[in-house]
Amino acid sequence: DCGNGAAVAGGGLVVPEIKFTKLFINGEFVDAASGKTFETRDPRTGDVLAHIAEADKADVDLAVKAAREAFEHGKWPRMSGYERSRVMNKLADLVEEHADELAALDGADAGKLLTLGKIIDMPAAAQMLRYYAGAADKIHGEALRVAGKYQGYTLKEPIGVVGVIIPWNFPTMMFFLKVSPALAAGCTVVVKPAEQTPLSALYYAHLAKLAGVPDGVINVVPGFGPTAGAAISSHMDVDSVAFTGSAEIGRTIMESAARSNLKNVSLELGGKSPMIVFDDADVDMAVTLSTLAVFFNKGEICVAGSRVYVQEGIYDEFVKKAVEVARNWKVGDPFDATTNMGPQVDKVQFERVLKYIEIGKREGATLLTGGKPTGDKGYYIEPTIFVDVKEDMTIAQEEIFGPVMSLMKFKTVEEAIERANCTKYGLAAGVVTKNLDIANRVSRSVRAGTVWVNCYFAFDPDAPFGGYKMSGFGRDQGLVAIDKYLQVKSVITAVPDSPW
Ligand code: TXE
Repeated sequence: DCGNGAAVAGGGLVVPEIKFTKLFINGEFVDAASGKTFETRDPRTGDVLAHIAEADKADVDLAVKAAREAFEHGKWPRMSGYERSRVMNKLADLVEEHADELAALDGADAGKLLTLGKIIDMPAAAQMLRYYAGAADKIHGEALRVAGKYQGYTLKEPIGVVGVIIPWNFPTMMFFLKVSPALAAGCTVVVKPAEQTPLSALYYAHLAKLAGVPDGVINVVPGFGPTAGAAISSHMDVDSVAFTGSAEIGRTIMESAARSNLKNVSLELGGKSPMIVFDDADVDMAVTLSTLAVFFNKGEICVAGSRVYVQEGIYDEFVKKAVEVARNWKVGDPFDATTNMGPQVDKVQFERVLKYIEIGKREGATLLTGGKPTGDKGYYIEPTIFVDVKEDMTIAQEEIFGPVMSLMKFKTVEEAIERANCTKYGLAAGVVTKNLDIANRVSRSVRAGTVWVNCYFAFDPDAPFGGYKMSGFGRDQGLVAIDKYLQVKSVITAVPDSPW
């Protein structure tokens, strides 16, 4: 039993109790206007977990109306930053208090490891909230130096109603990455969680109400992309959209933002991040980092280090050890504390990953280990390693979003840099070396929003996160992320009797 009303289903699977299945609009859980629902499934079995109210345009309209009303006339944008921070800190406490239950929801909905949910995702969500709560009373403009008989200053004002469209791989972190700075800025939000993983977002709506977030400030409208998502990105009364997802849909969102009211857009898209390992590295440490970089969260992470470049001197040893790690990587029920990797999120992703593995083989890469589904049901895939991968192969160019490593050999630093930059993406990169000059040179040369040196996945709320190139634009995390949710107004006042 994982506590909090979880039940053990047939086959020994722990299934959490699901309390919230309706849309959350203007502080209330409501049915969809159409009365429709959709199924969210458990990737461990493919079975239905819950029927969720399905938002469409009519519901998004109601949610935006509530968010607009709360923005124009409600107290949230008019509260002091300090008052907002107190509510946000309360919400952070509630997230921590319910961490076990929430980790179980994400575990069953997304196939994420329960243990990591408890010790990483939930504490990180609370930390994110507290980080931006700490910033809420420090948002201020500047005094301007205006020539002539004038004086000027800038005011930072909340941008207004923010549409948040997020994916399924980190249901909790995605929610708070966007919602925390938006709340600190004094905005109101309409959040569309991914159709695969709506459960925890609805729970957060409930917790936000308990914490004292006023009605209409946070609205949650689960539904599908082309309906609920598109209704947000094309809405005439949404001021800004914060999106994380595929590059393809990022483009669609920009288009509909442009065609509607030219709303502000920020996009955090896919990646094909290189992990570059130099000869002087401690091979065991490099193997640990590199396998984690691509197998963590079943490879369903935008910064997955899916292209691993290893310098020729240690290549053979590295390959041998990486294959060993992959073979020992335990795939299974994410609620079992000894599991390293759960199932892919759904049938679509499962088939997509297997399709890429087939393409890899067809295009001439050598499959060293893995490459097949595993388990008698559910969407489990073996940790997979390819060698003899060339830059122009599909598996070296496209985001697979699964536990598939492409291992490549290189000779010189120049070559490593050139090949690392050889994709349309630029989200992250890893460098493993003891040589400071090489580390610095690579850090400056790789066109990516985050570079990890002798580490990987070292996230911090204070470290801005986002993409170069087709990995998108705008930053989550860091104080700079608050700017996405603010307008800057210049106020210039005539000073006719100025003595200077
Ligand atoms: O993403 P989508 P999918 C990549 C990854 C993955 C692939 C496809 O490679 O295999 O994308 O995943 C909403 N208007 N990433 O199909 O479709 C959708 O409902 C408005 C990388 O799940 O981009 C969901 O809420 N919204 C990534 C969100 O967009 C629309 C994380 C993301 O879904 C929409 C996820 C539309 N027309 C996938 N269509 C990352 N950067 O971490 C869909 N959506």
